[in-house]
Amino acid sequence: MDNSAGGAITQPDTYGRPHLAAVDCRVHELLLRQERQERTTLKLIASENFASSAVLEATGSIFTNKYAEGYPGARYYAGNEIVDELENLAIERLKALFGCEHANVQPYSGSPANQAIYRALLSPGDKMMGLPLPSGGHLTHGWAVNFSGTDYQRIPYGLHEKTQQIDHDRLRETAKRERPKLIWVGGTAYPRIFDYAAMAEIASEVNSYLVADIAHISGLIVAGVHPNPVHHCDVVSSTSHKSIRGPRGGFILSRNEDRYQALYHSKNNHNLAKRIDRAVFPLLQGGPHMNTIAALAVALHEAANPSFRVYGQQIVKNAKALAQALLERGYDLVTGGTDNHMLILDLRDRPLSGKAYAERLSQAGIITNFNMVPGDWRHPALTSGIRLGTPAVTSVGMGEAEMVQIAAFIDLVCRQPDDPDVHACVRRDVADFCAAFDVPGMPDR
Ligand code: DSN
Repeated sequence: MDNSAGGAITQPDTYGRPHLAAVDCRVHELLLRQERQERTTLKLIASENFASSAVLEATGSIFTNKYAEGYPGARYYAGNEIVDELENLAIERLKALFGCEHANVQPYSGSPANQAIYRALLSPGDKMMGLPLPSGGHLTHGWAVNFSGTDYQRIPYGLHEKTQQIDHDRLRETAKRERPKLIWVGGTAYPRIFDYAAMAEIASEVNSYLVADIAHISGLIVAGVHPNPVHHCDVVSSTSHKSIRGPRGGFILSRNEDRYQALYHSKNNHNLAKRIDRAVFPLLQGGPHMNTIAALAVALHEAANPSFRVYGQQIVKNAKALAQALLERGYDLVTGGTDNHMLILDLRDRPLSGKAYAERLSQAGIITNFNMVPGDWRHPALTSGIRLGTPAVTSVGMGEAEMVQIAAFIDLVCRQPDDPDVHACVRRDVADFCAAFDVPGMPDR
């Protein structure tokens, strides 16, 4: 038995430990294959990133073992003095970074966070407005096959036909006609800045809660390269594993008081912050994942470092450089470019679907995801778009010059989608290209 003070739990990297190889060679082997894949390919999925070694270490730590149902100071299990401190630390760091009144760090991920917000603000059957998936929204913003579409009355709002950006005038008209109780602002495939002030004005005119989903852009907000919604919105939700580079998880930020308490909730009902907390636990979730909360606290500490601002700025510079290089090669981009970390190739007039191009790119070591685009005529399982994001390639240290090279790789594959020799050749070149960069969270070679 290892009684040393350090022991396994303080190993600097929590995956690839000798223990795993000895205990479960199958999983260890899969881990090594995943490591090799990630070292030798370009991770361009806009929602993925590379968490730091410290974040991975906290994720894989003994905090995994602790049950802590409840909230700090009010748990249903004993022995929580330390995890109380931990959860409060994560909460205080979030409040300081975003300047919000209340934070809940327990949601297991973005969709559960959004579900809790619905339960805290609405009753089943209430009207809500959101950006539909093909326009860049998220499943939980009222898509038909999601709980948000089945349990609530969904009123989609759209994009301006020419600019492909949110049409605030039409949104206002629809909101005035429909009087939704909640309006979402945010999405997963929207490459422009969200105008929270304009959305807040509309929401106030119709007595609607305004909820921002910042899952993709929370890191950009912390870095100061996207506006912060907390002063315009009643509630804000996020995942913690995208541009903010934390563990897989979610969090909710809110005001303490509910400005519509008298209108929509009995006066005996709790205030907004309390209703959010109660919706997360005990309504929807059980014990919080304390290892994830520990890793979130670490990621927030890292994000508070001035170097994170430089990182966020570089993400946007890289996205703009990649967009420009692709435009110069004749590709169409949704909205014509990007202001954030992502761009969406519009392939509606190309011979193959987004899915087919994504498969070809993957064979060439370029990892993307296919995505619907505004006006998409292909089936959602095929789509006419490819979404590209720069958070992960920026985390490995790539800059604008590398984005120009990545555009050249993408172009080579898309020009010859049916030539496996070209894909194999690009695959080798991509591996050589990636070899010059160290991947955070992975052991030194
Ligand atoms: N799956 C996430 C994304 O890729 O954007 C959204 O939930």
